[in-house]
Amino acid sequence: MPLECADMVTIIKRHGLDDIAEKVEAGERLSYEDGVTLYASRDVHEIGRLANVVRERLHGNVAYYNINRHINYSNFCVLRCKFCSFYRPYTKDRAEPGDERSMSSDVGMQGRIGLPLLGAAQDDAYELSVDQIVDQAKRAYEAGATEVHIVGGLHPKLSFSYYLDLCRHIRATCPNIHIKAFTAIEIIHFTRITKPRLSIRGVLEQLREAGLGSLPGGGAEIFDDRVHEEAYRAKVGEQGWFDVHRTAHELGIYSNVTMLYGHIESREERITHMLKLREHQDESLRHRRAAFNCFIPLSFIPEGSELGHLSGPTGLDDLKTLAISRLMLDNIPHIKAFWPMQSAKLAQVSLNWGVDDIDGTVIYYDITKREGGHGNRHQELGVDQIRSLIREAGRIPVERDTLYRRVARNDDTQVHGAL
Ligand code: V47
Repeated sequence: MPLECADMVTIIKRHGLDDIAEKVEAGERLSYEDGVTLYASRDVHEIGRLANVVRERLHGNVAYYNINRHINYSNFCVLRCKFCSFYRPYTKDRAEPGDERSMSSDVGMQGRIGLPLLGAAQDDAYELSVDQIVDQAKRAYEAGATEVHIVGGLHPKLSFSYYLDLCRHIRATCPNIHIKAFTAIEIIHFTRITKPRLSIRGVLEQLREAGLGSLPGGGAEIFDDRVHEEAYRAKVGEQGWFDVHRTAHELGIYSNVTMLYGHIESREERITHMLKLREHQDESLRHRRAAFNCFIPLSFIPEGSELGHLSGPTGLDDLKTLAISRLMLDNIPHIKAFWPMQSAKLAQVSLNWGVDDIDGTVIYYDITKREGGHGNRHQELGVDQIRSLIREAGRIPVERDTLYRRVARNDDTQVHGAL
């Protein structure tokens, strides 16, 4: 029977992936050229099929989620990263604790009771007190959360004791909750604000002593000098980021890693980023007590940032990036679609494109908001919604803790609906 023209095109396109398919099926490591070929291919179905071979080899039919709460302690930041719509510059004209002009009895914007700036220009700038953070953690804990994910801007005034206190008080109030907190960039900031200056190791040891459980993967962006120079010049670069995660792994602290894609980087630079991580992970698995648990490709959301004129990744780019990550990062166990960035709908589809984890309930998320800097920070999926998204994708939902141990719940501790 003669082939349709469309079939011919499909065969020709697939042919380009034959060598890669053979490697994937044989469990062989893919090269830089393979990564670039995958990005150049328009055969998103074959890329997804191959990513699923790896995903199912590692995790069978299971898809993980967790019950967590993200807490962003402050959006004041000394940096001005062009992709970021979250930061607010710190100005002197702001209410201090005890200042009668501060909104101590009021709930600030969108339900927060932080310390807002005086004046209208920055009325969404805030910082939370330790008590407010502990209160949020306690409410999440009582509602069944097993993790708090805490990050914020590089605040010019808060001292290191604030960060130690927030860990200590959460630990005392919610003994079993896992504290996943502070990106590598914040850890380096802490080495700079301590007097006398602490080393990265010293900061991590003190935080762990105070209750820190693991490090989130933020702040990695794209490990490339050109992109760094153009989009986040003042930020700690690749070497600092790896120094923090290397030291964490030496100390036995697990961590995650991200890639912020879809802004000014090229496809080749994404592949190089992944290969740098793969190399680091080889070393951690060989010589260190801990390693990366999970890779999270973060889909760039332009609204409200200095790069707001860009259109950000398309759905197909999101799917390909998640699948290619699974194929390139053969030594990182989990690939996560973070639904507040990729959207819950695409995260669901990605469960058949290499992804095995769709993060958690989240609840409030400030770093990115779909409608830009002034959008709604309430971004919550109920447990039942997460489980049915996973089931509809043909996968088996499994609740995990931060370190990917299965969470067993009896009827009393079952969480239904929203937190
Ligand atoms: O570090 C900032 C990125 C990160 C934008 O470890 C943006 O489990 C997209 O790291 N569009 C924070 N991304 C989020 C993060 C994360 C999220 C979920 C789980 C984990 C984990 C980590 O978000 C920042 C930065 O790289 N980011 N602005 C933006 N406009």
